[in-house]
Amino acid sequence: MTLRVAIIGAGPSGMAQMRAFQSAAAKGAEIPEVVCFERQEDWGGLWNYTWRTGLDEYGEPIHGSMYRYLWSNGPKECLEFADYTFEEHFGKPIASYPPRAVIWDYIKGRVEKANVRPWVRFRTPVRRVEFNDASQTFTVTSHDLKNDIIASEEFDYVVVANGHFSTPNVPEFPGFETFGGRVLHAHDFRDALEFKDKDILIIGTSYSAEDIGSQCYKYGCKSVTVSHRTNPIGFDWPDNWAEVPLLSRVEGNTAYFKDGSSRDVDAIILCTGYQHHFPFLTDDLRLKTANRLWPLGLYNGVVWEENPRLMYLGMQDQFYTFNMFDAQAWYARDVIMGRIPLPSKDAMKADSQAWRDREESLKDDHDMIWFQGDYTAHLIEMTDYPMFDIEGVNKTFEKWEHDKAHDIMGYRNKSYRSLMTGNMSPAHHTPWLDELDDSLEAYLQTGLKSNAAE
Ligand code: FAD
Ligand code: NA7
Repeated sequence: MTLRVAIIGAGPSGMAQMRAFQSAAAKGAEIPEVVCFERQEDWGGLWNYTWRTGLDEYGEPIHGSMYRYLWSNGPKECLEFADYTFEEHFGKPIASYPPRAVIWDYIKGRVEKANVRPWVRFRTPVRRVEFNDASQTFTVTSHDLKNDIIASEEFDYVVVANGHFSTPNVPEFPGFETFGGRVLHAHDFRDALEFKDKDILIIGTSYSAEDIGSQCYKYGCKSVTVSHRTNPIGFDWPDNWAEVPLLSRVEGNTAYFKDGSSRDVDAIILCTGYQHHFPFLTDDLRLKTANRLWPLGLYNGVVWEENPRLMYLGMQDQFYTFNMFDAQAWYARDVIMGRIPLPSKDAMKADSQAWRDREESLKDDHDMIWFQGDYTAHLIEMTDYPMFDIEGVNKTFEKWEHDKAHDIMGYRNKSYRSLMTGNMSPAHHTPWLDELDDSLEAYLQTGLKSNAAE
């Protein structure tokens, strides 16, 4: 009997899983029946932008955490698929830091070519996954929102690919309930123009803090104050930026910080990260972890050790993204198809612990990049996913970090060489700080744009 595989989520990870199965089929293998459940109207996960926040028209939580004017925060050369290059998709080399719409177009291009869209049930969130010991199958209950039908069916394997940058971590600080301005989490941030001419306070020091602050600066906010719990970011920020210790309380519109200093602010944006959130999984199947490079419980970062018929994709904190999801998806496919045998539970746990021990010894971003590169290479070595120059990607990440530290508002003007084609990417026609239009059309046009020349 044909195996049945459920994939939860049609973001980059779920799309990678579909492409992995389709690629095996294209090489003549008999593949399982694949059903991908997707809560949104379209695929692409976070890259599928929505203006909505809160709940959608069906009362579902909004998945999207991406905002208008979001440009890739790392070089596209580090996330490029090994089996489908940017150059193949766009028919020419393009610059290194594309805006969201360009990335979305690219990731859709590969799965459109693979013709796997019929495998996806859009607008169908998974509500519950339970494992039945007797039948060794999962009962997956999903809600077809358009027809308003809740139904259950059996699957032999489940691949959890619902992402982990969607359910916000929202701390509270004294005085929020009487603050005179808006308090929001990065998950609900959409349009930087809302904060034009405003004094904004950002809590947190990671990617969201740095990029949302930069967006607001670019689109004309009056000042940016970034409050840290552990360490300041430490870049050479523009003059209207300040880095301050952790917020201790708010009174009216005045924010007070741990060192006793204070500032008047119009809005507070909590860039305080996200939670791994799996409300549809029973406790025995549920990964519980913080955002880190090696969550425990997943053999090879993918297989749920307590029940190896369950897989998780993309649950790690991420330097590597799309090509790491590919490495995971190809590996998951080959485990499911019986091409890769699994060792005993104890051996899986011991192997994971060894990775975790190494993760705990990492000192800085350099170590973390090479760690995730080694992990990605380790997976690819076990499958027929095309091996690529991982060392080259690691070094490109290092250049990116250097370029950011050197010029935080200018790093997106840099270009890097594709590790897949060997071609150097061209410089973009307009510096990032001057380019207010984030559309695909504006990005792909050649020659200097008129608004940059003004
Ligand atoms: P997601 O993209 O989150 O997709 C998960 C999918 O699962 C969604 O489509 C969702 O609707 C669906 N889903 C969720 N729950 C259910 C359910 N119960 N039933 C059915 N479907 C469900 N990465 C980069 O490489 N470069 C960047 O520049 C970059 N910028 C980022 C900026 C922001 C603001 C954020 C939040 C993340 C960014 N990332 C970036 C990282 C991002 O995590 C990955 O690029 C990628 O989107 C992860 O893919 P995923 O498929 O694992 O998860
Ligand atoms: P991250 O990378 O998980 O970072 C979360 C940040 O929030 C980090 O600086 C934390 O500080 C800070 N944080 C968390 N809780 C608190 C509280 N209670 N008080 C103060 N500060 C806090 O999330 P991001 O949203 O930046 O990035 C996630 C993804 O989105 C990433 O992949 C990007 O590509 C886009 P800490 O250092 O722990 O003190």
